[in-house]
Amino acid sequence: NTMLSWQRTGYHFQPEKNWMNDPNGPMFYGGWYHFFYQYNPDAAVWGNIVWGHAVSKDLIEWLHLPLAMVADHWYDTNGVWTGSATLLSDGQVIMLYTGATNESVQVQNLAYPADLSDPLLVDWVKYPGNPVLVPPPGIDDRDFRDPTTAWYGPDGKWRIAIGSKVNKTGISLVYDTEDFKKYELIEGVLHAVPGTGMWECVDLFPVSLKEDNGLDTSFNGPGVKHVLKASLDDDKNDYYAIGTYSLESGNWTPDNPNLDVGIGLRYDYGKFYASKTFYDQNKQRRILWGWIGETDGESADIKKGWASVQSIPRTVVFDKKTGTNILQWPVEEIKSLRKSCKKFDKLEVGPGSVVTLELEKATQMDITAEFEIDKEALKRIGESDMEYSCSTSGGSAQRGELGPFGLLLLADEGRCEQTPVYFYVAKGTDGQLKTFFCTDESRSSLANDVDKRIFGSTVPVIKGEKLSMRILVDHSIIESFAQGGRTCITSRVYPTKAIYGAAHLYLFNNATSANITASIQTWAMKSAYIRPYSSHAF
Ligand code: DQQ
Repeated sequence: NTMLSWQRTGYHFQPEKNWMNDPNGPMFYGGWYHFFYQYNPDAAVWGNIVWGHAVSKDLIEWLHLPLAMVADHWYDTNGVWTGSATLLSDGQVIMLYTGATNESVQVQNLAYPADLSDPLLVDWVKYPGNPVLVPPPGIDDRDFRDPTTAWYGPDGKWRIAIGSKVNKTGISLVYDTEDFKKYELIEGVLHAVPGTGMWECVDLFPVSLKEDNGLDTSFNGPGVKHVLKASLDDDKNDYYAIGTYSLESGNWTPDNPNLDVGIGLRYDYGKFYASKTFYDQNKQRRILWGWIGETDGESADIKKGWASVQSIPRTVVFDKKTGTNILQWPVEEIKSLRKSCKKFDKLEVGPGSVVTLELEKATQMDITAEFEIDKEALKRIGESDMEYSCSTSGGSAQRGELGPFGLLLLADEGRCEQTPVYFYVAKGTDGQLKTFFCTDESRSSLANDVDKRIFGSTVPVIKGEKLSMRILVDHSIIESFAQGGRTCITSRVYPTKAIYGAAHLYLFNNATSANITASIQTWAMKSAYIRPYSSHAF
């Protein structure tokens, strides 16, 4: 349908058509990045789930491969659901995934490549002894899914985590195994948080407190903390916390119980779910993939014939400056798509003004921007007893002394369509400045079958730092990263006027009393080659 084709992204991973959801089994093998995903081969809505598969040399350009696994056994006939890959030191590749059985029981299954000498790993074999795990006593048949990548213990056993719940408490179970065929449930849970409901797509991985590199999933010891992530089925957001994982006790404990999994930090404050990391041994980094669904209506998805994109893969590290959060940043390879650069140096914007940033094309961009609030205004600001929050505020139209200010993305010339991404600085009753990073979708589209929200969160700012943002714009998606990736917001937007050449970029300052100085760089982005299987000769 060409009428809706402007929503199609230019450099985000997508199948050619139909529905996609969770990232599955990402890994680097045989010189290729492998990416699998939840896929409905028949329609642009969820259902008939099988595993799609694609490979890439650089995480940006992709070659689609045949479906890796389809629903062809009693133990996965209602869906080949989410799973993870584990690379063994002898070169074997282990794929564990959830199957929804003929009776819709959630079980775990083992699969492996038919031919390890094929770097594309086109053919997959399901273990004849499947399922390898069924729900244990006390766990509901439909609350047992999404096995993690395995990690190796000093006792010579592998461990995997699986998400579940007991009543309203979200939990993660841990099993150990030597051969990935026989498993033993470890007593006690990895972690549990009351009130968080079903945990989907659990992820547990180490981060280095000192080095910039990522760590293999099995790495543990001094100088390491563990990130635990759960995707909450109840509110469809990915929550994480930083803590300590003890191989002896088998438990993970959060550094700060007030910021535990499901009640504290999120990977992303927009649309981002069922994410998964993997260790990239090729470049010694940990990479995060996330599913970015649609926020338009189902009938619009059916009309356009596809639904969902994947996030630009993000490197994940511990934030050594704050010590309280991770940093997410688009993989460096994305820069290969950058072309014509434009620089806007030290633009001054007074309270209540908008500045046009002249560009050729504002629909496919990479943007970096730095902002400084004038010192006098910072001194002048009064304390506010009102707790600001992006989502309950009036968005970019609600004015305060020190904000909002930022960029208007995908805006038409009359700015009746616009998506502002902005900072808002407030002084709390404790006299401390607090910085918020938000996206306001309320005017993102004139269409009315679209979910338009205002969202975001606080972002830690260290003394002496400028406020900075990085934004990736790709037709119907805006991925925003503040302060080097401390707070991230992904947004799906469906402009009807601000498309192709009619889309513009503006700088705005809606503060009532502060001048803002902004330095901005923009790059038009090339489209990535994402090729169908048949068009490629080996
Ligand atoms: N999606 C899969 C499940 C998982 C959910 C099914 C998360 O395995 O729990 O498509 O989006």
